Amino acid sequence: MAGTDYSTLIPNNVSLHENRRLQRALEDWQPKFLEWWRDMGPDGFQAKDVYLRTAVSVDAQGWAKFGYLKMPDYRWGIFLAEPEPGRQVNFGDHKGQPAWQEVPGEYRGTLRRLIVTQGDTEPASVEQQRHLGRTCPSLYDLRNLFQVNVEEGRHLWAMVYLLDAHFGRDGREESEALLQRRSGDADKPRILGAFNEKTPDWLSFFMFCFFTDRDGKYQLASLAESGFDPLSQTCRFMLTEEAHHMFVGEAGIMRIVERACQLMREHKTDDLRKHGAIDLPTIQRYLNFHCSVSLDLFGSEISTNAANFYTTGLKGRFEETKKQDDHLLKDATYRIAELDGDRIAMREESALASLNERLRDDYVADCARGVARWNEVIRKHGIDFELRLPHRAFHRAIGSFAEARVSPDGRVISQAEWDARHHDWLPTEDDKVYIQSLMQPVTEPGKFANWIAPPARGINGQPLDFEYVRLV
Ligand code: BYC
Repeated sequence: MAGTDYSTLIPNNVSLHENRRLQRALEDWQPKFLEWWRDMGPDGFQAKDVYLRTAVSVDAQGWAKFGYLKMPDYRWGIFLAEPEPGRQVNFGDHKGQPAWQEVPGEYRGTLRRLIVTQGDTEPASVEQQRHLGRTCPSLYDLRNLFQVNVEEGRHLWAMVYLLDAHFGRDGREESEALLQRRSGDADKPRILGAFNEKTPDWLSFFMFCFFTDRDGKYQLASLAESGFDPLSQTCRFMLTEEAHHMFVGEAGIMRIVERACQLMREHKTDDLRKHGAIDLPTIQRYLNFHCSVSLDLFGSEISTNAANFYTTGLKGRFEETKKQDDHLLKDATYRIAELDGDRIAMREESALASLNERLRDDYVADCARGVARWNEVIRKHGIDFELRLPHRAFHRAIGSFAEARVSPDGRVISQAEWDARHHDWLPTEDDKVYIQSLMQPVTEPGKFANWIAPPARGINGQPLDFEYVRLV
């Protein structure tokens, strides 16, 4: 693999200088990206110095460097993980053939659609989060927000590279369109549902990083199994950056839970609104919302698209190569939950058609591990409360449960019961107004908003009172 070239306009480890046509296409796209970043990226902080990490290589020992940067000067680059010599297509009808270095003609449209769908989420999340900087709970959190934002920008670059390098004119048109759709815009929305929701406050932001970025982890991991080798290499490196985004989410919610528990004990009350913090039932309602919209991102339980992605070798299962089966799945079955009249029952389905549901299962198990860590904090405070993942059928808009009304504990209920109870389960207008009232910026180094505990440690060994963003 080529070393990292930092001397060119676009840092890369793909020997971009050897492919003038591609280099020109990307250099032509770069100013449009920067224009989009200025218009839709973090509002109000473009001229500030931020303590950011930048990817400088794909070496596991030292892939990033830290330093102050103005965000528009971030070196968005193209990094592919090291190639695996002799890599093969590891599943589906082409199993055992050498992995493809070029797009197989017959799968061009499908592959392009997958890459575009992945790429579309990246700028969408930056758009969703663009106003959060103004209400940051600390400089530490502000810096983490911006770190997440610039890296989502880099992930967009990663997908645009694939489109421009492998899909000719169509790819370049898709690259342009990625900068034209807008999160939440009625006329030109982002492709997937969760990426058109608002992220209006920091509780939502941390939930988004925990639940929605984790969908990113599972989707990228499945694409990293792809028989199309450049996609695999690209996604493998993106996963390295993604880990920090999920950390921001999990640790952020943990600190909110910690602060809630401290105040509950100090004031011997559950009513934390008097004390300017976020009570556990409100956290549960936000959790229910973000979990359910993220569950939708896995698509329908039974999906011929998913079966085709697999059979054609384009998108594998999570940890495909660690699984001990035939990697064809033609005769295999998988148990999925489905609506059966007024109850939810398990049914054996074709394993190929159930691949979305299987990935959702892997995802739910991972989410549950994080929620258990939050509950550990509550337990240590001796408080009798447990945060729970909602049932997978709760509040769904995609798949077989979209038609049903289901409570968070998995009971199929009537519309009347839903109407009477959904305020207990999803954030209410009152909750949103209250959470918004807490969103007052705290920008003195080392200080944190009252509703969130400080983190255990700073970034890259820096102290908590480090000036993570220089505001003056
Ligand atoms: N909203 O067979 P179906 C991330 C569409 S997040 C709207 O059920 P399929 C990140 C679907 O497109 C990871 N539409 O599903 C996180 C299809 O439309 P077409 C993003 C939806 O195709 C945080 C139709 O419904 N990456 O990286 O098996 C911050 C029937 O589809 C939705 C990917 O998603 C929805 N929720 O699977 C930043 C990976 N769900 O094609 C970044 C690439 C389904 O009939 N995408 N539809 O017009 C895929 O693998 C698949 O497209 C999906 C859907 C898993 C999303």
